[in-house]
Amino acid sequence: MHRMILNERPGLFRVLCLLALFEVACLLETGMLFPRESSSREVKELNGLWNFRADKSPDRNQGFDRAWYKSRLVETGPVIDMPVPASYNDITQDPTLKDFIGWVWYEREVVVPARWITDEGTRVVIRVGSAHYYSIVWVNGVKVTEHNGGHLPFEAEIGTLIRKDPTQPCRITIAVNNTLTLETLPPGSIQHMDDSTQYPKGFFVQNTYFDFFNYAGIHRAVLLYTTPAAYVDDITVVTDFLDNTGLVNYKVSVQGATTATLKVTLMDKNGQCVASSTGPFGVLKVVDVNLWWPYLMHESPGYLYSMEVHLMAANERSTYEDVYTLAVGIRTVNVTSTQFLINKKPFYFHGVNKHEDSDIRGKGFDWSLIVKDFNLLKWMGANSFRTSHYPYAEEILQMCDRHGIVVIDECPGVGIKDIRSFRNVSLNHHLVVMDELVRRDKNHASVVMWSVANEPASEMPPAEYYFKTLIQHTKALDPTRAVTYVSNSHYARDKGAPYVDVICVNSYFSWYHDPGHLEVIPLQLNTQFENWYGKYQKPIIQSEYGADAVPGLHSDPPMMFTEEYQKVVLQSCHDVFDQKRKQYLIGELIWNFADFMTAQGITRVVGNKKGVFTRQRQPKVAAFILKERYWRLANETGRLPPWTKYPCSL
Ligand code: BDP
Repeated sequence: MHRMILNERPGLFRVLCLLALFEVACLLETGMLFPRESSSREVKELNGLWNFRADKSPDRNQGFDRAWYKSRLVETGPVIDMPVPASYNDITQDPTLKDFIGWVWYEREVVVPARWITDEGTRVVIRVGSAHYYSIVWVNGVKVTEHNGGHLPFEAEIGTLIRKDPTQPCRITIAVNNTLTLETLPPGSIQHMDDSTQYPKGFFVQNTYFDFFNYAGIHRAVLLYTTPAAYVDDITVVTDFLDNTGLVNYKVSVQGATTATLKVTLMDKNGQCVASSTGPFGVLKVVDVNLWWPYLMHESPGYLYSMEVHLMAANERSTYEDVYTLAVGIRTVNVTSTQFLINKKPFYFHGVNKHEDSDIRGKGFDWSLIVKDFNLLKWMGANSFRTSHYPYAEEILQMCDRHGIVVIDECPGVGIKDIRSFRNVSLNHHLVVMDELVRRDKNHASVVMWSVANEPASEMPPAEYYFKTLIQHTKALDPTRAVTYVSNSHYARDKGAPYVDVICVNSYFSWYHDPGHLEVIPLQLNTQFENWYGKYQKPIIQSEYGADAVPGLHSDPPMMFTEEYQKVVLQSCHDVFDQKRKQYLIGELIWNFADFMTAQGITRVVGNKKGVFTRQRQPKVAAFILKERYWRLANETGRLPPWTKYPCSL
């Protein structure tokens, strides 16, 4: 039985229906295309050193009381150098900055190319890839935008503002606050300790309900980019295929024009035009299509066409030309009661959970780290990962598109444990975050499933309405992908499971339960799978499993925290996975790809050590176990590229 409907209808009709649905549900008014250079668009990255000042006043409000955004930051008090992008927490030796809670201020002066200012037909946009958690942006002392939430981009048009006084340098001030509340995603709370016999005056802590360090600051690129005054604001593509013909259904939205003509051209890898169309929506038919396939499932995975959208437009003032190019992978996703299908073929997720996390940078974007991680993923034969527990940088998804790494795209709904976080104000924010996530990532071929949350208290009574609403909203936003959330609740009391397409379960047998008893794993894991499948008859992904291993710690017989123990946990789970993947298990994702930083606590020795790689990306014994297994699975289930040999060393 196919759960995701419309699968049996003829392709063209199907994609038209799906695209129509996409449009109805989203509440956001504008698009959020990745800023790309083209013959009509320029991009100026503002990465590098910014001035920085943490507001350490008791109420953290001095910056607003004294309007730090109105003058140069250095005139308000002492500033330090701060790299962007990076978390600020691990950059200095100052312990109060590492664990700082409240507003920090970034500032930088930018030289704007004169032509951007003189040419009134140019839009100048400031875009922040992500800043954690709440941000306010000023340009020359004037507020231009604010954004609620880390992990997702936001932008504002500033051309009009900087044209007011072209002699002034363009001074950008960004204030960022990492305070989490019961209504933020992820949620958190501030606790003040008022007992003066135990705590110094004004002492407070931030409680979080998730297991990673709440790194903060400007985590992704800040940039200025231009478009013409009439421009391509958004593009949505939905793909399908019938026999050998690929179908790319597109919709383009245009802003700033009273009249517009569009030409859409699809090019193959060699730059040859394979289809074209005119108008704001339509279907491109690709004869002898090269489908987008996952890594290790096909000899040339990650095939991408390039879709050039060419706009000629006019408004009262002038005529404009805009060009935007989008990478398009043609593929389908379907879910049955026992299988996950990509291009109508069963796909088995053998992959990892990751974090955006590394030494010094924290959650700051870093190309060297990203390329290294992709090399490690491919080395170990991983074909997929989940963006635990928040949306990753767009550049990472672009790499996934190109390399054929399949993605479960998770929103920052992690740690929804307090019953007060199920109220409408939280739900409404969660819906907006899903809108922002789908708007940003809807055109990535690598993204096959949305995850709306990780390990919420999904057995609590309000969870039923909350997750039903959230999942249905996400399905309406995007009917072309699967929707899930990741559960660790009791199978029979899980309120959201009836609404998901795929059951994702996390479990840590012989670790958090029956610690040290490796012998319980086969029985308990088997019972887990039978229970969930028996009740819901949906395919299952083991979305987390694993054990901490301090690198270099050994013992035989295996003891907890040694590399041997981690290895045996994995192997014992794999035996059960091998039985269940013949039935309804459609994937296994190790927790975690690499060790990562957490808040300090008695169960964490300088962070979570469940990585199969260290935080510095060196393999533990477990990495070799997974490498053996994943290449074996690829040999069994996929088609290895001719240039690889098992066990390959890429
Ligand atoms: C799971 C969480 C994950 C944790 C992991 C662990 O989803 O964020 O890091 O447990 O405890 O429950 O290692």
